[in-house]
Amino acid sequence: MTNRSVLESGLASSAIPQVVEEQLQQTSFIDVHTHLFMPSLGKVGLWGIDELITYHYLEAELFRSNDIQPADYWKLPKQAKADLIWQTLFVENAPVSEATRGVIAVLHAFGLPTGGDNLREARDFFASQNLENHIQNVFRLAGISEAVMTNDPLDPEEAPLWETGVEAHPLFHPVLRLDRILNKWPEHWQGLADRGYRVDAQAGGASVAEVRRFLADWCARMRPVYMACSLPDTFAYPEESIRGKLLAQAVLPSCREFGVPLSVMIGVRYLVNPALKLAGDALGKADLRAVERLALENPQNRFLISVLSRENQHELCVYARKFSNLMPFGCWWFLNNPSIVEEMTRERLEMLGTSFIPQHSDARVLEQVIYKWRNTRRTMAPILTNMYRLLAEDGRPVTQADVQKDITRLFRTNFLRFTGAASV
Ligand code: RAT
Ligand code: ZN
Repeated sequence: MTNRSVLESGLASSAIPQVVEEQLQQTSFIDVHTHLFMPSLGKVGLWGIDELITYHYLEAELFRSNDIQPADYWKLPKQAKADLIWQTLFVENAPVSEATRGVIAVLHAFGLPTGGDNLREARDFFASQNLENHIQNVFRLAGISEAVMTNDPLDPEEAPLWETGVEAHPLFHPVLRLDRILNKWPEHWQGLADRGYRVDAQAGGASVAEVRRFLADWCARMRPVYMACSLPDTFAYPEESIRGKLLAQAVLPSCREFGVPLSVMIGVRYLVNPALKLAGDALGKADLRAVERLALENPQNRFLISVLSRENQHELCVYARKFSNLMPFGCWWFLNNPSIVEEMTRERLEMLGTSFIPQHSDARVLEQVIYKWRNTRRTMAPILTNMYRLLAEDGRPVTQADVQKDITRLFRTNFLRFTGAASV
């Protein structure tokens, strides 16, 4: 078949960009990892202009352009913090970084001024919103049908709400987050003991069985779509440690029992600058042999996986080719910049076809999903266009149905199939 007749029986090469663009716009994505919360979890859900501007990504940037010391910054009330960041990063400097540009995109989406010298109008606008309607409007503007939360069963604010019974919300899926149990057992075992679980500081005796009972109780209470943990760059598996023991003997068997994947997010160097608090973490290259062993030794478990170091991305693709119980997802945190997203996504498509989840938002503030998903669509469009052009040139006509199916698979079905979650 000649090149010409190939293109005639599928989309013309010149039509591919528009079809890709349209399908990206028309498909509602599932946001598979956020730090957003359904309204019944009350003030653990952040939204509005002051939260947007005091996002920890922007706090880290503040200290590069303003001489204020972190200790003095933390003493300020929320609005004064936001005013300082606005003045420094948006008025005195052009907001060109990814995180600052995101705030601009959100303001613009709501028709609010993007270049003003104060935040008055934006504050009035957000204060006048009804939260439930606002969530629906934000999800519509972001092009997402639902968001996956991060729910910590040992969070002192959040846990009591679950324990007394919270109203589920069709737009939010729960996730059982295990960082305190797996990474900070010495500080948190007492929290389990206080709730009647027979655990001890060394995770000895009945601890493993009791952690399983704890996880079973929380699975019943929360119905999580997966369990999750962030892990340091030094993460090893198997490992002679409390984390290694609880992971192998409690968490992985519980995931199997309840049929949920475990999300492992590897590569954080926690609090390299403690003065910056939430903004104080960095990253390190991990040894992904730990992932190899996890996947190999636990074939009945499924792992959603994101690694924080750019240098680990290629290896992760190779491991995903070896183990179908690994589902790479997202361009996490410091990777979520168009240049790196582009590189990673091309690499993943080349090595894994459409069998991965390209992105999650990691939004901590509701309205961030607007800019984060807008950026994802903008970065994806030329990547997919190029991919289909190559395919057509190599002899396989590409149809609109192909494009629709692939985008749906990448941004919805891979997640739903892998987790077994029911979509709205
Ligand atoms: O991206 C972030 O906001 C980080 O601070 C972390 O929350 C990370 O995404 C995580 O889930 O641990
Ligand atoms: Zn996160």
